[in-house]
Amino acid sequence: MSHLHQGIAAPPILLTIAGFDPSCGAGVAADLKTFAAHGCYGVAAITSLTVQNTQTVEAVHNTPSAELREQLEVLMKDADIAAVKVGMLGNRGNAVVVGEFLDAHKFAHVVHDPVMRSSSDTELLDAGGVKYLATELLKRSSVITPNVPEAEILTGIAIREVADMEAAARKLVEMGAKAVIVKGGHMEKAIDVVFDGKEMHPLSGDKIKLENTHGTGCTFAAALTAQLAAGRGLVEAATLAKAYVMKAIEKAYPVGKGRLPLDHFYRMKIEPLTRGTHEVPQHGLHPAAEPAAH
Ligand code: PXL
Repeated sequence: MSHLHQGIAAPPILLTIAGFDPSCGAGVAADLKTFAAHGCYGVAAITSLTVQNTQTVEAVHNTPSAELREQLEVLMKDADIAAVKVGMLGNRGNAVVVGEFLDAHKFAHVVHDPVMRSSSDTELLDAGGVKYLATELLKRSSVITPNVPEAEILTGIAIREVADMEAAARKLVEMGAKAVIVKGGHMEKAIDVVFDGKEMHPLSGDKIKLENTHGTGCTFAAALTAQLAAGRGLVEAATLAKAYVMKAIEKAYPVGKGRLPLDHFYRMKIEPLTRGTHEVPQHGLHPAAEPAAH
């Protein structure tokens, strides 16, 4: 913090390293909305520019690795990052840049959502990237949050039931992860398994509208990052992150013709004005923009 700003209590600054989805349901846009909904300030480095709407991913243009490195370095010269969320990486080159970045700076929390394919099945990480993730990047995160297909690819374990999710979580810790959350959204019941390296904690949830939504994985990992940065332990942070995601899914509404982005700001709605717009002052805050007294 510079001397100019001493004394101003600032909320945690969280960094997301992920792809951009122009329909803003997934990727950095979902992360930044989630961070803001948790009272945190988000900064972002973009690994890939995807061309997509709510219906389809038309193209993926990965950021050149040197440019990704520049984005990360310029942020580090400037801000104190409380926690990092890693999402879509695109290819091995960008995965390596992130690995080197995590080695160069010791962050208190690194939440890694190992994105491999979009819900519409477009490849979002190449084969070399998957290999680097499994052998190197995994070890550099505080917690990795694969869904069932990603956990299967990383471990080679076929997952049909909760016991298989637990076996995959154990294997990922053997492979070097500090903690694992296997997300069961693709299963019959939306049970997630939280493994802190010692104990297994099931997180149950109702399966609601899940097959039609977009960006749930990004949102969960981003909410988890915010909760960890707020000082909560893994299980409590995961429980709260899941509750936030479930609520944001419940409140989802159609934006385009395809999948439903979540409503990240379900807590904030435009309310009737408590005072008239004629009271606009010549300077300072519009009285109508002040929070209503309760
Ligand atoms: O939900 C996975 C995901 C992550 N990041 C970006 C995406 C997607 C899915 O489409 O576009 C940028």
